[in-house]
Amino acid sequence: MERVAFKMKLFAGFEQEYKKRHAEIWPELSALLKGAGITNYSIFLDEETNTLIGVLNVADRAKMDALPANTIMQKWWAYMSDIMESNPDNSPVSAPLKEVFYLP
Ligand code: RM4
Repeated sequence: MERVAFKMKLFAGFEQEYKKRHAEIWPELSALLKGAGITNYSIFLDEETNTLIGVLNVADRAKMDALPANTIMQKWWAYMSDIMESNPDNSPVSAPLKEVFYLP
């Protein structure tokens, strides 16, 4: 199992909307992420910079890396693209974070 962390950027003023959309996450998207071996997925918000920090466990890196090609994932990204920094293909602008400490 691999632990993965990454950052994304929320547009200012959209915290409540971001929380609401994730509270109502599409069941098919949860199933897709779980099916890709993702567990313990949290997203934290740094309110000072509107940086979103995603932290998750992944059982199979190849399955997770295949998610961008999935239609449900693409639809979700299109749905989210009005409230977060996104690339031209609607995927969130995302940068990996390096683990520097872990206490199991
Ligand atoms: C985020 C972003 C991520 C996705 C989560 C569920 O807003 O779109 O890529 O993994 O939602």
